[in-house]
Amino acid sequence: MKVVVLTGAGISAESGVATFRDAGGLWEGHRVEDVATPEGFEADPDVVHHFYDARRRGLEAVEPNAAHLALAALEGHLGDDLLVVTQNVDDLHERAGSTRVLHMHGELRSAWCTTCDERLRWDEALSHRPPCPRCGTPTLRPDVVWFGELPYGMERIEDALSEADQFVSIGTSGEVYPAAGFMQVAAAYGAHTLELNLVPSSGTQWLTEARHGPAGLLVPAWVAGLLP
Ligand code: BV8
Repeated sequence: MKVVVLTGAGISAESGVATFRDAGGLWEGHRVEDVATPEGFEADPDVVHHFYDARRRGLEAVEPNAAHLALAALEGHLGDDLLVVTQNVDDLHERAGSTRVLHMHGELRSAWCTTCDERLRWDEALSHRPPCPRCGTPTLRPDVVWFGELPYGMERIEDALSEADQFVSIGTSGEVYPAAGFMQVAAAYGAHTLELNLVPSSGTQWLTEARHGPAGLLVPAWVAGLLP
């Protein structure tokens, strides 16, 4: 059975990572266009670097929760038949033990040099403009996908959606494209589509089934129901 799981900020909420649109969410403190667009970075790189430096530092204070751990256990059973596509830039899936994870919106723990195009593991701040270890130019930016930029791995995602028997979206509001369109694509290919979310998302018309509640309860129960 081939399974594609799409995760959003809601799967990391119980770990203490702020979501975007919920009360006290990330976007509450900042205008999206100021901190998550190439234009915003061009206009004021300091504001953007501090926004991402704070989130990168915040990773030290959080741990994977039962939902992340359940998906890692599922990978143990399904192996290559499971792909976790995440909109999240945190590293909680990997810290839970998942290896088949595709960060379609990038990662906080990666920096991208806009001079030599090198992408490299990065755990420190960027606001002091450290030189790129490869070309020495101080042009490192957060390796995240901003609005108006092309998400990563779109071909691999489209291939996986076309072969999926099951598509499951976990902890996402379904507001941001192209991720918000994946459920419809999977449904069009005949997949069973399931939503595990605190509240109904905006893509419900393409759903076969929906279960609402905290991911930390819903995901382990769903995985337990799948395994022999
Ligand atoms: C692009 C990285 C061209 C940075 C992010 C079509 C129609 C309309 C607009 C567009 C369109 N196509 C493109 C656009 C424009 C735009 C877009 O979608 N705009 C929206 C706002 C209308 N999209 C883009 O610009 C994308 N690029 O289109 O390029 C292209 C594309 C394809 C092919 C060719 C060309 C790039 C978008 C990526 C932007 N970068 N993140 C960073 O993280 O700082 S987006 C960011 O916001 C996240 O990654 C995520 O994607 C999104 C937040 O959504 P969620 O993760 O769902 O979080 P949210 O808070 O909204 O919801 C949380 C949910 O969890 C809630 O439902 C809540 O109830 C639930 N929940 C809470 N607690 C729990 C829980 N559930 C369970 N348990 C709990 N405990």
